[in-house]
Amino acid sequence: MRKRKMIRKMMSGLLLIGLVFVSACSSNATQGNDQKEQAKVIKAGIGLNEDHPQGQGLLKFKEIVEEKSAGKLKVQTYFSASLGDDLKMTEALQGGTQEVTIPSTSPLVGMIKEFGVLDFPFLFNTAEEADTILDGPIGKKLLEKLPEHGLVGLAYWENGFRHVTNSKNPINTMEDFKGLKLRTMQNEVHIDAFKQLGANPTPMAFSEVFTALESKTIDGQENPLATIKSNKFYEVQNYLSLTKHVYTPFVFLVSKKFWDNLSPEEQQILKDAAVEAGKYQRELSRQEDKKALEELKKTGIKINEVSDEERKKMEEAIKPVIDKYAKKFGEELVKEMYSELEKIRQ
Ligand code: KDG
Repeated sequence: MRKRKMIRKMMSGLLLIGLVFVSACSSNATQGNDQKEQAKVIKAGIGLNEDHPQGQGLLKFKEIVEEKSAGKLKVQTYFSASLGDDLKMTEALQGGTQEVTIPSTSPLVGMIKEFGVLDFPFLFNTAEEADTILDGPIGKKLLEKLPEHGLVGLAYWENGFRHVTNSKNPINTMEDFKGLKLRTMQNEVHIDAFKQLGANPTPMAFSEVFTALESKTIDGQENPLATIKSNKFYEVQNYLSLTKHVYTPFVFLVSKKFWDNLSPEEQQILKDAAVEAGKYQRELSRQEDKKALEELKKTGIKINEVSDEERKKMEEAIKPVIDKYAKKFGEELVKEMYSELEKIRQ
């Protein structure tokens, strides 16, 4: 009798040990799975549409990150200013409620004035010149100013050379800007430059532009051809004048709050992906710039070239604006910029 009791006790003891062991294994497994399942999510928002080179570049970034991190980093993409415009999304990064955005550098000048040197009209003659400057010491110097504002800059992508559309008259000469109510980005250099050309500039967030054109609150706006096509501005504008008056870069931003919690390996994956997808995006942007012009010709908007002679006159006219902001942004940096460009053009 006593022996049977002993065996039963031992059996239930063994059973208990077995149960504890099994549950421990399964919880580790689930913990393992949870850890595997709980990928780090990167909320990435942009202002332009998915079909725009900026959107296609973001999808390329997602593909590279998820592949290189074996799914441990997941990129959720948001297009067409669905998370807000450039400034709102940049503030969300600073607050840590969003992880990635790729704004134009122009709206950031209110936060980091030195970026304003990139907004000098007629600064770059070619996209390749812009690449050399942005991927060189000057571009790097500007990125190094971001962390103190809660942002990390990983690369420069391309928004492109901007041209003017409007509903009133073709722009052939500087005089044709007279009194035109033109929307600009929230950028003091652009505002003063268009004032200097005789226009009446109005700063406005990008997602408000189409409605403002349609309701004739403004007469016109200026953007690269890919954006004029992607956002269908030709539906609410009569004239497209190829002014090529300024080049705008995008800057690939990450929230510093998020970045600082990543491992060095994860940071490297994001850095490499932003640079690699950036190369892809720039190439796409240059192809789209040509394609968009051909497609815009079929939309009925009246397109005119602006002669180099007239562009030279415009460049001359805005020189006082450049001088004014060179003092504000730093004469040293501006001198370095123009001497770098001279070197490139030799
Ligand atoms: O995210 C990019 C866009 O929101 C914006 O920069 C487009 O060039 C632009 C503009 O005119 O605001």
